[in-house]
Amino acid sequence: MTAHFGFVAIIGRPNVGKSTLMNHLIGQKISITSRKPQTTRNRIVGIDTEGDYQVVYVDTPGLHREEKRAINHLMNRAAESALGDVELIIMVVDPNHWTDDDEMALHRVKNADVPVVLAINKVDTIADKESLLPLIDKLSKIITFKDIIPVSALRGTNLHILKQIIKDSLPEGDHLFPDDSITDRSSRFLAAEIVREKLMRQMGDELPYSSTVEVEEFKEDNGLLRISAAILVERNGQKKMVVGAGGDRIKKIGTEARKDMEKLFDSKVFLKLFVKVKAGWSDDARALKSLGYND
Ligand code: GDP
Ligand code: K
Ligand code: MG
Repeated sequence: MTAHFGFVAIIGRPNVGKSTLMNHLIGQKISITSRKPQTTRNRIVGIDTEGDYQVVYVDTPGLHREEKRAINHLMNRAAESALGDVELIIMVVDPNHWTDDDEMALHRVKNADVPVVLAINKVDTIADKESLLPLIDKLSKIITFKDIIPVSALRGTNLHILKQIIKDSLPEGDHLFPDDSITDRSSRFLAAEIVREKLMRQMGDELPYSSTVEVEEFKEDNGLLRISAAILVERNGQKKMVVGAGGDRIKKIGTEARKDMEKLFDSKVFLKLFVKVKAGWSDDARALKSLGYND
């Protein structure tokens, strides 16, 4: 019985499926996902222990070019700092779209001096697997990948193969976290993230990504978790949209969030949601820091 331990970074441009992949690798929903780019704002750590092997996945905000706003700048820094001290990088791509942001992620990874596995995700959307070959060919000329695996993070296709490769990459070493932990993030943080996910999914493009969520109360009360959270938006009009006609929308967001929380915390949850207008916060790095986006 020898303990094995290591960090594995999941890298790629926004929306290729990094967070979905991490959640399925650890078998728990730790990192929120949505169709919107920039759903993941900070580095999220997911921990998976199987017998003697403990792997810590680092899910990153997607690397992207725009640094115009303070929030973008902070997200890029969070993504970069994941590249030190990892045993393996999983570079995730979506074979349906190749963009400048993929190109940038690829070159960042190339310079990292760590073995890279290419995970070609969303293969459930590809009818003709041979159509992947030109992409594989092109990328293999830039990086010598340790392995190239077509996967579907959503359906679980080939994830057992990926898991075995990850396991084999872990050197001997003591586990850094207790064997039953799934993340280094606080329950408060996870609760806020769950609300943010439902908000992003419910609002579609109506709400800019600058809205955020702050958990104001999180306490256990006789086998019940009492959580209250504020949704922070920039304008009054946005507040109206989040609340919806007759409070319909916020009710829906609350119901969906509560279900996920009950699964994650394995407890009954009483969730109270409200909306606050906080003008201009996304342009202000100091405001971000005070909200915990300080990576
Ligand atoms: P991230 O920004 O790279 O973390 O990407 P997300 O994990 O948030 O996923 C972005 C979108 O792609 C979401 O709508 C996911 O449901 C979807 N997605 C992720 N993996 C797959 C997959 O294997 N197949 C399909 N069809 N969609 C996927
Ligand atoms: K996303
Ligand atoms: Mg993500």
